[in-house]
Amino acid sequence: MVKITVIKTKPYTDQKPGTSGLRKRVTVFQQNQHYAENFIQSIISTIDPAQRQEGTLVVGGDGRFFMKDAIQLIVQIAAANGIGRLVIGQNGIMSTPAVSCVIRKIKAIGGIILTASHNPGGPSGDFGIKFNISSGGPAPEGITDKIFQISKSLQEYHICPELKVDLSATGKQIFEVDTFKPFTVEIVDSVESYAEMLRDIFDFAALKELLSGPNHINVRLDAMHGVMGPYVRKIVCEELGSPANSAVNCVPSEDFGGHHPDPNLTYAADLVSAMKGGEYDFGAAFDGDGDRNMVLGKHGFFVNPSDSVAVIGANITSIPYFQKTGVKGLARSMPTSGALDNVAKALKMPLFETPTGWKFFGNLMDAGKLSLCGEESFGTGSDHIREKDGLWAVLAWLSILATRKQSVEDIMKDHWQKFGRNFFTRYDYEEVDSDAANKMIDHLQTTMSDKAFLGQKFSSGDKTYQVEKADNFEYTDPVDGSVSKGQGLRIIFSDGSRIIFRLSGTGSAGATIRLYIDSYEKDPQKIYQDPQVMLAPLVDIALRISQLQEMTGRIFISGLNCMYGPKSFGSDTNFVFCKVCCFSICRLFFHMFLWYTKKQ
Ligand code: VG1
Ligand code: CO
Repeated sequence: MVKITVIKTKPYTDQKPGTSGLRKRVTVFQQNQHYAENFIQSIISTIDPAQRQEGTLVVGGDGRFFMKDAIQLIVQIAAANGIGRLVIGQNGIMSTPAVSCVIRKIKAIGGIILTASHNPGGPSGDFGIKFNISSGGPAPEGITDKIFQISKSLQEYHICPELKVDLSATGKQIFEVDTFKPFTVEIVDSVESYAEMLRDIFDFAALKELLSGPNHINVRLDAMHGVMGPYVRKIVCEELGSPANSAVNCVPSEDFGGHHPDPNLTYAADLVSAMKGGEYDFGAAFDGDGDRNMVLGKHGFFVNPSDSVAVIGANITSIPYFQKTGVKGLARSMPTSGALDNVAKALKMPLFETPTGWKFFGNLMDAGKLSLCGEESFGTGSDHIREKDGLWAVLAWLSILATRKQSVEDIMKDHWQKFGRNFFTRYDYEEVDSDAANKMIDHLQTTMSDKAFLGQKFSSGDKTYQVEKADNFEYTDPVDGSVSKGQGLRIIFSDGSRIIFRLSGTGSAGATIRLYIDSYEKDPQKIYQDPQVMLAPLVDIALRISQLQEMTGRIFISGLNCMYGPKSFGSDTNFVFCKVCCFSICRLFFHMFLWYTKKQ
């Protein structure tokens, strides 16, 4: 009989879940007494005690440092709180989309995911804990608020300290726990259920032909030492017949081999250079927990994530799943470019614009209003589960390649010809002093709310933009009517171009300011231009209006701050990088000159 112990604790004030769970440095979890225990207890406390005994929670993570410790704590605290059963991925490994899939399949009451996604791992990296609900999706704000409230006043937690489970072998382990019904822990194969789901969504025979038939294409998939290794090997290599060496970095490691498991052009630089060689027709990388994806074409042609979801939308009949379910609607997060809107218009589909973070798509999907959605941050997915899904996105692209028999680049270019192109970029300013970041946002909001701001014209180079709308994005959920305020400052100009500022909700130190720029061009002469050049005037205007550099002390360097990496656009942007930098430096000298002449 396993005993339950009640441990006295003190509440923490900083356990507010962000865009996607609670993310902190590993040292925060390790060095603060009961830090992880408190948060796990706060999550479980939101589950109705009447549901617990018959209920199952799914548990899995991306393999990062501290994950196994956290899983043992979850086992001990779940047992002591009367949860009936846990289903855990073997060795703790389960990708975020696979957890969502398993929750839905076994009708669990929810799941706990141990990941800080694309943030670096290891003893000095980040750790994270996320709660998903019975739909398989991230807990909505109502529940994350509740978790936070509980955590702020938690005085004790319940735990079975002697209970230890073996995570390495699949099978059931049953424990007799004081006062409760027997507690079951089931260790399952991390890949099987997820693979079975994909077989139902895609035409595996066609994909097999594409990857290993007589006229097969060559692919290179980079799991970046994250959770995706076993999934890629099993599904793409073993099942679809791609050669074993087409999948790289496939052994999950606690510190992701010392790298950022972040699928962009900077951190997946090895993939980019392998693609440049021309040997591969299609390349992709995933983040630590397997929900993000980056798609590259031959010679490293970069597909912007905002475009990726639009291309999938425009070619959606290549995917058998949608032939069965039909396409109910499309959605993107607010900062994501409007490329998907153009597809929605052409297909006469409803288009929803939600705040950043996958949790906002769930209600629309549950209500049968949404089939396909995406975010600019390398997230793409559909209503097959309630999380974004990296490998799903890759198989979606491969399905399109199989149907259209064209290269990634040709598909993208055809798309721009047909729908026009949304030039889009995002700049990140990480670890900015929190006060300075908040002051900047306050200042910008004040500027924007001035009546004279509407209609005001801003020029840079030979471009002039007139403000048509300026607000702090607010979202009313069309299903449950809940309102989410303060989701990002938007300045929309009369030609539809947008400048967006928001503070990140996933950083673990200081504040991260994100600046997004979106500008639509339908002139076929202009659609192949370099986005950095096309967007430079809007960047300049954004920096001027926000006073970002002055208020945060950060100098804008295009290549350094661009989230997609310095060479984001298929073409060699080093030249542009220099042009934009030179521009900033010249301005600095000019101001120094003015200051000097004034002083004389
Ligand atoms: C970021 C992205 C957002 C994404 C979130 C979680 O959030 O911008 O689009 O949904 O990360 O992704 P924020 O608040 O830092 O901008 V994942 O793959 O890190 O779970
Ligand atoms: Co992720």
